[in-house]
Amino acid sequence: MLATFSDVEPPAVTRIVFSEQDLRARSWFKQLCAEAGLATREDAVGNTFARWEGARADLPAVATGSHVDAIPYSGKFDGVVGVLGGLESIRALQKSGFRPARSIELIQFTAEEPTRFGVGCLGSRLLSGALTDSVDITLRDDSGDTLNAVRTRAGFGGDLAAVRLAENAYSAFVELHIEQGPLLERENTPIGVVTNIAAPASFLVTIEGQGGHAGGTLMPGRRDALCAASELILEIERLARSSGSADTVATVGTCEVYPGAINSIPSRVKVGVDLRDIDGGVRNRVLDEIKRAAESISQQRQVQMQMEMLNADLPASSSPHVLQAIESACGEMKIPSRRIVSRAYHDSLFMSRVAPMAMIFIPCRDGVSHRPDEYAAIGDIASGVEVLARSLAALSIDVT
Ligand code: HGY
Ligand code: MN
Ligand code: MN
Repeated sequence: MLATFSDVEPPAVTRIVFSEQDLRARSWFKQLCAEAGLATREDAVGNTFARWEGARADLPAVATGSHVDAIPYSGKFDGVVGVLGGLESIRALQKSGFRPARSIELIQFTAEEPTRFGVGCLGSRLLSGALTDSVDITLRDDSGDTLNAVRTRAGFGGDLAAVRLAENAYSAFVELHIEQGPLLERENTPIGVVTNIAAPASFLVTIEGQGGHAGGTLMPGRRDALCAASELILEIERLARSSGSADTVATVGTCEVYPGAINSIPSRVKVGVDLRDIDGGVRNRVLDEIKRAAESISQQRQVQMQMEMLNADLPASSSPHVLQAIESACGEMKIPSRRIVSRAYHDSLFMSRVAPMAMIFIPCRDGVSHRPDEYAAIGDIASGVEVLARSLAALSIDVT
């Protein structure tokens, strides 16, 4: 059902934050939470909280959650498994007659994907204090609208500074998510227990050369911005491949060419780069190498290159007692699991700054994600939901 809230034809899904489809998906989700008897609220950036009050509501709650926004032409399962799976785990616990001591809170985070505002995990960054309310006017979408204008238009007014969570809001945070990689399926292991989340960095490089007539401008002396960008893109790929770490990944996912006419030499090009490694030090070393490469290419080709960092985040490690709760749940269910690192980032990366965190992965077919053929088998989703339910139950009883 959630996949029907999309701006493109199935099987692809596009659901950009604060779009009409995103708002429809949000109200459908809130309706389901209300039907499950959960008290729901939304904060000024649209993070949605659905709470199952526990006997010890005075204590910090146990939280779970993920996101429902989807990048263009992606799939049905990224994020959704953690939001609907989180709701299903609560409903299963309710049906079983379980009563939590600590309250259990399900969170649907706003804008986990960077598509609209250029930075991922916007909702969880604001919750954890990794971003301040200054972004209300500094972040703009492609139409030039500020975050403030867009969120207000979407019905989320109020003071962005109030989004930040109070100290000790949660005693634990657990996120259920598809692996977005091939390991679990390849090893036929139904559950991944995530120990670390990679350190993501993203940045824009604007290359200014000299435009001109494609026919009348001879090759010597050209300062073609797209040729310079192409050299940089291949150098970024080479530096990532040769970093000495199998965990280094670099992607140039966007490229804008100006003026963008077939018979006009590109005078300006803007590329978007995503660079990650589980080890923040390795990632930063490759980032410095990319900066040096940009410097030398711009000298050789007599172009200007200007780099704008969008984010350069630290990696996150999971908390031992939350890992323990997940592995005990797998033990009770006699279901095989293995420890795994997450190369994708998630809202857990920022929730780890405000609560002990860990993630539960389930396999996805061929490791594919961020594509219309992204798929998770219902049996794997059910196993992930049960592991989550048991983990939340155990963590909500722990009132030490
Ligand atoms: O890009 C990521 O790692 C996440 O899927 N947004
Ligand atoms: Mn994603
Ligand atoms: Mn995701």
